[in-house]
Amino acid sequence: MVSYSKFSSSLTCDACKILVKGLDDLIQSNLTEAEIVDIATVVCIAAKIESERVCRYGVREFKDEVFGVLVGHYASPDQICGSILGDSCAVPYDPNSDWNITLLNTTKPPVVVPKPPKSGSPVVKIVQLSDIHYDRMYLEGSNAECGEPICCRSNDGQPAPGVPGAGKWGDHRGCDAPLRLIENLLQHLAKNQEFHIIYLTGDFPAHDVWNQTRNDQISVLKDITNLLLKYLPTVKVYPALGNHEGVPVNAFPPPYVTGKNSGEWLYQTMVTEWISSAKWLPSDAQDDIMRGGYYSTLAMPGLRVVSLNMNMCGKGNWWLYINETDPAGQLQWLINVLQKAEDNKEKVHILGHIPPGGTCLKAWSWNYYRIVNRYENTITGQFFGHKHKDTFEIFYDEKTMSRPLSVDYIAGSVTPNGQVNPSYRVYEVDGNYTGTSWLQMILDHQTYILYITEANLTDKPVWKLEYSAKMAYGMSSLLPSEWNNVVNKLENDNALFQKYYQYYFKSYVTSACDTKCKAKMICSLKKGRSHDKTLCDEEEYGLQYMVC
Ligand SMILES: *[C@@H]1O[C@H](CO)[C@@H](O)[C@H](O)[C@H]1NC(C)=O
Ligand SMILES: *[C@@H]1O[C@H](CO)[C@@H](O)[C@H](O)[C@H]1NC(C)=O
Ligand SMILES: *[C@@H]1O[C@H](CO)[C@@H](O)[C@H](O)[C@H]1NC(C)=O
Ligand SMILES: *[C@@H]1O[C@H](CO)[C@@H](O)[C@H](O)[C@H]1NC(C)=O
Ligand SMILES: *[C@@H]1O[C@H](CO)[C@@H](O)[C@H](O)[C@H]1NC(C)=O
Ligand SMILES: *[C@@H]1O[C@H](CO)[C@@H](O)[C@H](O)[C@H]1NC(C)=O
Ligand SMILES: CC(=O)N[C@H]1CO[C@H](CO)[C@@H](O)[C@@H]1O
Ligand SMILES: [Zn+2]
Ligand SMILES: [Zn+2]
Repeated sequence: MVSYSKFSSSLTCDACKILVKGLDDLIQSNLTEAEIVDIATVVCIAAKIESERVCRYGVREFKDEVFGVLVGHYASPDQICGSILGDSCAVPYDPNSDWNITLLNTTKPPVVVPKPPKSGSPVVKIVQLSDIHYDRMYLEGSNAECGEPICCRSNDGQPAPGVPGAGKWGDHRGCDAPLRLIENLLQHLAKNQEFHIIYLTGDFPAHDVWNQTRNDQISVLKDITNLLLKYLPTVKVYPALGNHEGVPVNAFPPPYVTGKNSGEWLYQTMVTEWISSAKWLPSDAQDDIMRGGYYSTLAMPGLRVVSLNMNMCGKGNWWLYINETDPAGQLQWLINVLQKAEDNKEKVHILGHIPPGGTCLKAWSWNYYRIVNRYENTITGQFFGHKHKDTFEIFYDEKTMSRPLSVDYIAGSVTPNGQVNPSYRVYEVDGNYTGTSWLQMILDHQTYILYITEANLTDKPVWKLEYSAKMAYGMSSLLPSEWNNVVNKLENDNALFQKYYQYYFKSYVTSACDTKCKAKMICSLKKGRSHDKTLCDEEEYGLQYMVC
């Protein structure tokens, strides 16, 4: 859904149902594929859904997925639209989308609240880079207000008279990251930060989603890999797949889709680039990657990294509407990995792109929540991206929903697209020494940003510390209970809320947040799982900004 930007933000519930029903009818009719493509293109142009060229290219881009899914799907238009647009659109009970994962028959160990490490204990730093969205057609001075889902590109023409062209270092008017922004960031990291590990949480290509081939996606993935190898050759990078790595965007066919629509081309690229070429991942990660784009590996003694393919829960992945049950067996696999880690006394960091809360399909999200509940002692960090904003989600104990037991961090994007400044995140983690009491717990995190307007004005890009979590929010540690206290404080302490709101947009705030907006934002912080009304009943904040 994301990426259809203007389209999805104006897509009403009724229009969605009519659209899906209409497509369904067309496919059940005896028209040829070519005839249906023509009809869809004409409708797209006539209804001014997008510009003519975006319609022409876009319909072609999405046709294989739409045909493939509508021929095989079980879900009714109501169910599909309810999944995409939320419970207020439709929630008919659907036995096909309801499934429960089976936990292993092992006893959950007693909950241990970790104690902070002695001062002076060694600290490991981990950098998170998310949503780079490298635009290889970015052109300084080009049209930044082109009326399409992404602008500032070499084929967008000249800016209107009196309107500034695309900025040299990036642009807030709906544009992705130019190469010089990415290179500047990597040079800055090489020179100014001491760290050994990067969590790279997906979304490498630009948002020109109407015009992307498999070869385009493969070559952007290679470009990003090579840039990291060039500027940070000694750093280990652990990548996760974003929704933009697919063709078309969001489309990640589970293993039951074979033949020309199979997802194998992408998994093969991951193996070639990240195992064979970059050597970031060990060769035993290959089988899991080929099955579904996920893997697990030991990053340091005692610290296991698990990289999930969150597109297997993404609402925009239409292939899931053929069969939502644990796509690619990923969650059952996750349980086995976590059990082994628990047995071996390892701690686990989980990485992924789409956060498990808001935009994940309900059953997957609730099953994941149950797994986090069971393995709360083992999972010491969760790292996601996709929203381009800086936020987090808290997990509570399933029984009472009152004891916070885990937090997932949603770091901001490198691209300024989505009304934000570019950012990266540094986590300070306890560990990599024997006898640590607080192994691999996150001690604090820092967010660094680049003020795009200032960089363009001075032509001197400077990455600045925006804030440090403990200090900004007055926390004594980054334990889940402390984050829960922060959320409670946000409700009554307006100054603190304004601070959170500023960081959410990475200090590029263009609108105020009224009472309703505030309630939505705070509610989403309490939702580690989607469609959950236990603690609060607000639709997710930010649906209007869905350009992830
Ligand atoms: C499709 O073609 C078949 C056989 O030619 C015909 O029986 C059927 O009515 C047609 N369906 C539609 C929707 O036109
Ligand atoms: C899954 O578990 C929930 C809660 O225990 C239960 O209500 C639901 O019926 C189960 N669904 C299936 C398909 O077994
Ligand atoms: C689970 O384990 C317990 C104790 O080890 C055993 O008594 C029980 O039969 C097992 N249940 C299943 C379903 O395997
Ligand atoms: C599609 O992408 C190619 C480059 O990959 C570019 O040359 C062309 O202008 C693009 N067309 C549209 C309509 O965006
Ligand atoms: C859906 O996938 C699950 C898990 O792979 C499988 O057990 C089930 O039979 C499938 N359902 C259908 C209707 O194909
Ligand atoms: C962790 O410690 C081991 C053993 O001292 C060392 O070889 C390794 O480089 C360290 N890893 C990181 C990421 O600091
Ligand atoms: C998009 C943007 O901010 N562009 C500005 C970048 O800075 C130069 C130099 O001041 C301006 O000319 C651009 O308008
Ligand atoms: Zn994304
Ligand atoms: Zn993104």
